[in-house]
Amino acid sequence: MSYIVIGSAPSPFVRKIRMVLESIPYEFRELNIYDGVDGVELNKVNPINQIPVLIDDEKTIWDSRQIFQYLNQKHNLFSQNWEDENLITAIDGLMNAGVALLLMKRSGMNINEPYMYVQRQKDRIESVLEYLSKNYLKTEKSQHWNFVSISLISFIDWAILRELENFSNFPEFLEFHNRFQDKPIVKSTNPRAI
Ligand SMILES: N[C@@H](CCC(=O)N[C@@H](CS)C(=O)NCC(=O)O)C(=O)O
Repeated sequence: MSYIVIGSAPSPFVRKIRMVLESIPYEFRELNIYDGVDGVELNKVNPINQIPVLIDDEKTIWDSRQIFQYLNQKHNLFSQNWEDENLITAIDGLMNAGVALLLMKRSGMNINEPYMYVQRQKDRIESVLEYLSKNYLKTEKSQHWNFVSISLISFIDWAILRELENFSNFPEFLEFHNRFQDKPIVKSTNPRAI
């Protein structure tokens, strides 16, 4: 039986997993997490009510990081050291801060107001982009296709789609993205192309 991935096409956390599953069959069950009916269905498989969720027969795994570890153990996809783990944590930090800002905007809150919570998210995004620019994009590591590059590509497309960041102060992120944008799995999962 093949895997089931529960998620949505625009979600950067879900897209990471779909790119990891490039050569592995899976069924993609799309839902709208903010729709009442789909939300109830999601809650049946994940009490945290977040996507992605991976189902493998009787096992259900929550959280993109855990799902990646699970798939990597089974399929030996990419090797990772502790530096890679930190980079993935940093990129997840970008996504979490971005999701928080987006949810605030969708709740009708003005994210240009000087709320401390908002500023913390914006500062985190700025700080991580600067960190990645120096410590990842300027290094040979950023040439490779692995879970770090997959995660960053997911964030870049999603941040542009949601108008959270246009990378005008960080053109190196777009150069990095250009390096991988013609890969079939990057094209077929790009939420900006849907
Ligand atoms: N730590 C989780 C975060 C997943 C996450 O935040 N997913 C978003 C969609 S992009 C979500 O489900 N948001 C709904 C909510 O938090 O209410 C992961 O890595 O899977």
